Amino acid sequence: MRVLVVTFWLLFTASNAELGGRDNEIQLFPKNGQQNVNPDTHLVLTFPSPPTIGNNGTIRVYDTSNNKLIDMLDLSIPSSPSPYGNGSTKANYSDTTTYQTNIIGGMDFYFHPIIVRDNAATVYLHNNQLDYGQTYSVETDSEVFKLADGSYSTTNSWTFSTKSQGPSPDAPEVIVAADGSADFNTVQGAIDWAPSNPTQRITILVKDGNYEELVYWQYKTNLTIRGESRNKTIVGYPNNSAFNPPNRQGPSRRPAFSFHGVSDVQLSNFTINNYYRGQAEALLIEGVRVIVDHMTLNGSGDAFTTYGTIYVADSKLTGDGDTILGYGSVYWLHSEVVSTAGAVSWTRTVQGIHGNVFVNSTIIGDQGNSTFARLPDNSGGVMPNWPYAEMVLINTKTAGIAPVGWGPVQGPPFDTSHLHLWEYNTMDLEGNIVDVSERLNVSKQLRLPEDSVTIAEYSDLAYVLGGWTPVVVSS
Ligand SMILES: *[C@@H]1O[C@H](CO)[C@@H](O)[C@H](O)[C@H]1NC(C)=O
Ligand SMILES: *[C@@H]1O[C@H](CO)[C@@H](O)[C@H](O)[C@H]1NC(C)=O
Ligand SMILES: *[C@@H]1O[C@H](CO)[C@@H](O)[C@H](O)[C@H]1NC(C)=O
Ligand SMILES: *[C@@H]1O[C@H](CO)[C@@H](O)[C@H](O)[C@H]1NC(C)=O
Ligand SMILES: *[C@@H]1O[C@H](CO)[C@@H](O)[C@H](O)[C@H]1NC(C)=O
Ligand SMILES: *[C@@H]1O[C@H](CO)[C@@H](O)[C@H](O)[C@H]1NC(C)=O
Ligand SMILES: *[C@@H]1O[C@H](CO)[C@@H](O)[C@H](O)[C@H]1NC(C)=O
Ligand SMILES: *[C@@H]1O[C@H](CO)[C@@H](O)[C@H](O)[C@H]1NC(C)=O
Ligand SMILES: *[C@@H]1O[C@H](CO)[C@@H](O)[C@H](O)[C@H]1NC(C)=O
Ligand SMILES: *[C@@H]1O[C@H](CO)[C@@H](O)[C@H](O)[C@H]1NC(C)=O
Ligand SMILES: CC(=O)N[C@H]1CO[C@H](CO)[C@@H](O)[C@@H]1O
Repeated sequence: MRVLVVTFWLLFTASNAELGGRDNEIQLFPKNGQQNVNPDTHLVLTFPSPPTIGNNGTIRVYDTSNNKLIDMLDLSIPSSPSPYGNGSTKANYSDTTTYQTNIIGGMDFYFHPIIVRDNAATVYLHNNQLDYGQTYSVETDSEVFKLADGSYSTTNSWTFSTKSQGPSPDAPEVIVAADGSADFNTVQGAIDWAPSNPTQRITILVKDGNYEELVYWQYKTNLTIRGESRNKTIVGYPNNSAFNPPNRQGPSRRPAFSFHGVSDVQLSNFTINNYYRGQAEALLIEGVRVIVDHMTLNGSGDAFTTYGTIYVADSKLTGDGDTILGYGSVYWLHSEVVSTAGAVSWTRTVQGIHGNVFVNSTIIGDQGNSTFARLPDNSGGVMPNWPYAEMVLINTKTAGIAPVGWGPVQGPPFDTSHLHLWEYNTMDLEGNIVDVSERLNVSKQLRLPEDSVTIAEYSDLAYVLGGWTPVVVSS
């Protein structure tokens, strides 16, 4: 394939005629012959009409210097046991031939090899297969993309070359831009680059754009991921517990965006979406000293799952049914949670830690029938419940919450005496005190002056967060 670009175009046109295809109307990203491409690029084909993806044929990427096959996507393999996230929940991630698997941040996931949105088909090569300083050619079989008029399309003459090298390993800041104009095209590409133990804080600045990708990483510290603007920097993925089912080995794979074993991480000023419903976190955090600042999170069941110590400021979370699955010590300030169905949280803090504390925040439930937290028996009495579960609301504005406020909470013999389902000064959205006369008997209203110490403690970041006073890094 060592032919000049001009010749490729001739071949390209010839293949159109041969196949009766519409290739000349297809926009390619990266462009044919493009130089200085980042190796984490996706391949985007924009057609004159929405394409249908075949269940046969392959997409192949070759190194043009030796015609070596670098990556292949075989469309005869279904993406997952439940490609639409609505069926079987059996997984075997070490079997790489029955479903589409991809290693993301060191973990094996099922993934969508192609996602079609409107007229654009984004092809997701397996992560980290392309390298710097190479020229690649892309070939697609005619079964892969079919257009509305029944025509097929191939690209047998598409080449591009990657940058000679990536950012310096000690760069304090790198930039992600979906259009390929910066250091990385994908958020995951920049995270993979980020050193695990930098001596200074690393900032990943993500330009406005739509980043449809599954993001996962482990064991990084001192890292900020900052969007250019909160509503227009959008990272998301269609994922849930059917698409990426639970597995005996490894972590929960169902979130759109998740990380484990981290410390001193800050997420600022962007949106994270999970486009599937069901058990489908937008965000799962397992780490210490994690800041979520000016973020918008939109998921479904367990839309935000927390472990560790987390400060959530000036952010908004939308979900349905246990919108928060709360194992962590989390302090929410000036933030809003909207739960469009079911309980706002399943609070699972253990003895010795605090958490799920809301200060000057807003909680909105569905149609008058939501509760702040529930603690039902989850296992027919087999597994212990969470007798030290804590959710404390201070100056919370509310709407759509049932008069009972809390529950259901498991009854006797479950010992509810250590629960902290506490409220102080709960208001409606206009700031009027709400009627709490029908609140669940195991919950409690904090009052002044007798509870002033408790109210002050739970307003204190360090008290809630195990001694940590978070400082939001502002640039
Ligand atoms: C799949 O594609 C191969 C090669 O292009 C072809 O031989 C085969 O008949 C196709 N199978 C189906 C079921 O379309
Ligand atoms: C899942 O959704 C797909 C696409 O909408 C549909 O064809 C399929 O029948 C559904 N499967 C189940 C088990 O509901
Ligand atoms: C999972 O797949 C691997 C590789 O194909 C296989 O060796 C293993 O037996 C499978 N495990 C189960 C539980 O089916
Ligand atoms: C993180 O970076 C800051 C400033 O760049 C530095 O002072 C601090 O020591 C680093 N923290 C860790 C845990 O490496
Ligand atoms: C955050 O996003 C807003 C727009 O939503 C933008 O005006 C602002 O500059 C961003 N802030 C930072 C610190 O990046
Ligand atoms: C961001 O979107 C929300 C609602 O989706 C809207 O209320 C807000 O004004 C938007 N912010 C900006 C800076 O456009
Ligand atoms: C959240 O995501 C779902 C699914 O993509 C969408 O239907 C819904 O409108 C989104 N909600 C908000 C508040 O953005
Ligand atoms: C919460 O709001 C109250 C009333 O406006 C204010 O006195 C208090 O300082 C605020 N708390 C925090 C932690 O910002
Ligand atoms: C609230 O939801 C529960 C469970 O779906 C239902 O049993 C109950 O009747 C509902 N209550 C109101 C007031 O709508
Ligand atoms: C709360 O009420 C339930 C029945 O509604 C009862 O079983 C339980 O013992 C009560 N708990 C407390 C602490 O009063
Ligand atoms: C189990 C489940 O809720 N599956 C949903 C996954 O997401 C798809 C697409 O949004 C829905 O159709 C399924 O019902």
